[in-house]
Amino acid sequence: MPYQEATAEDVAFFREHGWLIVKNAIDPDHIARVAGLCEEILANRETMAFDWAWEKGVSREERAFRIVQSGPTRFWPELNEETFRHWAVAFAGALMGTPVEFWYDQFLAKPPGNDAPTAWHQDEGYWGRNLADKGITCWMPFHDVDPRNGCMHFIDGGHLDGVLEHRQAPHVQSDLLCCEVDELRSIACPLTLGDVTFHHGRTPHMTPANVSSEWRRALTQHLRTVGCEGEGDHYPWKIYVNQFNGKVTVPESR
Ligand SMILES: O=C(O)CCC(=O)C(=O)O
Repeated sequence: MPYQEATAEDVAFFREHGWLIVKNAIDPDHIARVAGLCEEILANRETMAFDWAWEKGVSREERAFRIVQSGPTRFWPELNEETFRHWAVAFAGALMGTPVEFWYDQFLAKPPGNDAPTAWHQDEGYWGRNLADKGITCWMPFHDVDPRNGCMHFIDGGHLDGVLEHRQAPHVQSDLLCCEVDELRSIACPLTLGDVTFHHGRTPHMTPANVSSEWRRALTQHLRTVGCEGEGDHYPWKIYVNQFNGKVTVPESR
């Protein structure tokens, strides 16, 4: 049955490991609805999305969209009323042990035969320091996923290791960040349609390149503790690359 409440075992596992797989979490018909909307983003990616792995040396007009990145709820605010949104907020609050609220989402899609992993990173590496221990992410693929088409991988217990030093991912001119991890602690999380993962904002994670013959499509919902005001100062590696106007900004407070 989709939309189950978090059990005491779920909470204990998440606290110890920093991540969790929830099987059969979401009604596939509800996933189909948001997936349908995201097709419009794919069809109009030049105006509705960034390329999160925009290669160095390639002009903005010629970006290959190796990782299509967009915020569907900014285009369709009615997604806030979807059952999967309310469920993710409630479930994540139980895992964090405090009420959380929806912050922003990302549609992340990788074309078939793709050569762009989403490099190892912690979400906290992107976020301001106010988010310390206050963020959690729900990752919801639109189809079955495994290591060949870009399923989620986590560093087990990595949320307990502090914020790691990040840097700009090599060969990209987007804001894609990366950090070094102990890959021996990596856990691959293959999922079937309807399953999701949750991870703590400090859990290092990555998804491999999509070497399958179909697009890899997923929605990531980022949630934060209620009352968490603004992002605060950023870490020294943070930059913003606005691909709609080509502007690169270094935050004043980092
Ligand atoms: O889907 C991906 O490629 C990466 C997702 C991710 O980094 C996240 O959900 O925090």
